Amino acid sequence: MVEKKTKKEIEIKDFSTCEATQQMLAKARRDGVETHFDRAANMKACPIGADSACCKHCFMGPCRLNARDPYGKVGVCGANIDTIQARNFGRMVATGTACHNDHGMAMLDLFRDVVQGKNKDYQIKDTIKLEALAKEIGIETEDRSVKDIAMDLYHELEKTYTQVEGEIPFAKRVPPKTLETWRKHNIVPRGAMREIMEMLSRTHIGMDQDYTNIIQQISRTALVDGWGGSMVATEISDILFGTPSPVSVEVNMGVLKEDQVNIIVHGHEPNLFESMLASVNSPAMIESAKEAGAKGINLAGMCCSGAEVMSRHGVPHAGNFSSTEPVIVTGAVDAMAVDVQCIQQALVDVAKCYDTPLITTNPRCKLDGATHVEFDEHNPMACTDEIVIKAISRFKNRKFPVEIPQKVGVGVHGFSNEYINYMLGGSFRASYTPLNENIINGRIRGVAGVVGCTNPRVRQDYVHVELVKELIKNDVLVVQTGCSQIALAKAGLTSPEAAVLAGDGLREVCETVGMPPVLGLGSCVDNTRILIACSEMVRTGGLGDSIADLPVAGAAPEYMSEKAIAIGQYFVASGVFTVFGVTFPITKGTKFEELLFKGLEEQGMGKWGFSPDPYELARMMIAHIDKKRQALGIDKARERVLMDMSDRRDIEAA
Ligand code: BF8
Repeated sequence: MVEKKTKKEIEIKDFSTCEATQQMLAKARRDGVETHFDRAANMKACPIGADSACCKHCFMGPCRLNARDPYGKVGVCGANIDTIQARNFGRMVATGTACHNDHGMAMLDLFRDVVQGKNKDYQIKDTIKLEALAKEIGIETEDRSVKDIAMDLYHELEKTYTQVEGEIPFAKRVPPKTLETWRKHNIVPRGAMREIMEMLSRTHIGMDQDYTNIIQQISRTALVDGWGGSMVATEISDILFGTPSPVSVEVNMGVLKEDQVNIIVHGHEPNLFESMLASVNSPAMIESAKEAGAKGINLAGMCCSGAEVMSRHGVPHAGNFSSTEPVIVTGAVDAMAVDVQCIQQALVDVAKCYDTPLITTNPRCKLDGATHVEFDEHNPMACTDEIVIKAISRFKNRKFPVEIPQKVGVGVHGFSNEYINYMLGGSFRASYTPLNENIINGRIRGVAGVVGCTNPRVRQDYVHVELVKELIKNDVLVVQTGCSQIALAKAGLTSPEAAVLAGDGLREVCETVGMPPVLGLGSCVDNTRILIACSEMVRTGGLGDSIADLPVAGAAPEYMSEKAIAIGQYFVASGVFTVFGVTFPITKGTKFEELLFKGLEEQGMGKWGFSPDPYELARMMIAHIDKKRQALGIDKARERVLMDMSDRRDIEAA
């Protein structure tokens, strides 16, 4: 008799450290609802794919090599393990870069229509940033109208996507020595369309089969993400919707309200969310919600557009990627509107179980089984009003008992680059000088970006939180974006009071300025704020000539997406030591691994690192920061953090 294979039931506390998510996972089990945690537990990751030891780019294969004996055989065409891995890695970077550029281009399309007066539903909110950005990339601003400057800015930034030859516009923001390294290795990007096209072309059967050459296109493609499409997305969104400044926000499922119509927006492009804000605040909609018996309409975000709007407008945030299914299990979500990226198909079935309308809005991202209400930015409220009406109707006819986990973390978010400048220097002396000084004198050991996803193959939020705690304890200031920022917000580390968890030096700086030791910058495209912060640190002086000289490091400890790989590679190519957790798509003991984990640093860039363990990740990052401090000759300063004024004068004179 064949025994029926039973599904593995893992203890819920091993899935997540987020108590709200745990509570909803327990309810999901009672309700017979499956989530990505259950599926991950019952689907072993393909071991060949996990090592990137297979190639399926032609039909003489697919070919699989043996990761335990990587040079023991080659593919049918003769491709060796290094070619195969480099191709796979390149395609991941191309896809991630395409996503961010697609997003950035959508923002730029909207900007053009607003400037040309073809779209009156959105306006330019930050003209100061518009002019500053235009000036930075060489556009004349003196005695010119905002419209004329904006149109020139549009035409210039369009080149980020379409430029066939020459360097992308934001290459002008790259510190000269970093740019010199890129030029030396021929990796300064042209337009994104060209770079992504070439990346895909070079990974076709019979094309580029030298991993040392493929890596050049991998870096160039990644750089047109970080310094290209993602940067355009951040800057144009700030100009259109406002540049964030610190705001106190509530984060976690406790932001849902049983007696209100709850609407969640999940995705990445802020234009949908901005329109939804207008719809939920319209008197007619509020009246209609009240007629249905609700006290009001409660709007919350999830994932990246949530992180962006939280930073910009203080809109509450209900959770990160791994909570997108569990939040529906509350029964309290009266509609979930999604746009693009990180929208799991499983949401359709979970939403059906709780009679929650799951509404796709973007023609680039439909889900089989979901309701589609197309978002047209020339008439945005037609879509968002319809979603609100559907939510009110669901509230009126709620069929299921509601269970909302009473968990809320309160923190301060919205640390745009512009605000960090002001916060540290004040309006009198707005600059990065105080940050650099505090790094040089050793109160702040270095800066770490901790970013990226959650992944059901590791305990949700655990690696993020433990890693960040370890870093701040060792005086490393942490900047954050995306789902990682939400993990730390839920854990209470984005509040100024969390300074008590920091080492003495960092704590002193945080308490003086009144800032948290963990600064939330926004969504994943807002990782470009970290690139700009690095450039400012170089420009301000005292910490070397290139980004590679800075005592900084980056981490995506629970990543799951190809976008994260693209982000990791653009940080590495920009000069940052970048560590990933979970797993790394590479075969150990190969030349390609050696190139990523060591060789790129020898070429003047950063390098990759990997560990699934948060403490090991922290150790690696701190060791790297200390290595850079030593190279800068500022390692001794940390030994006398408690300085007197003569010490300070010595350092300033140095
Ligand atoms: O772009 S952090 S799970 S939501 S991919 Fe996705 Fe990862 Fe979250 Fe945003 Ni970024």
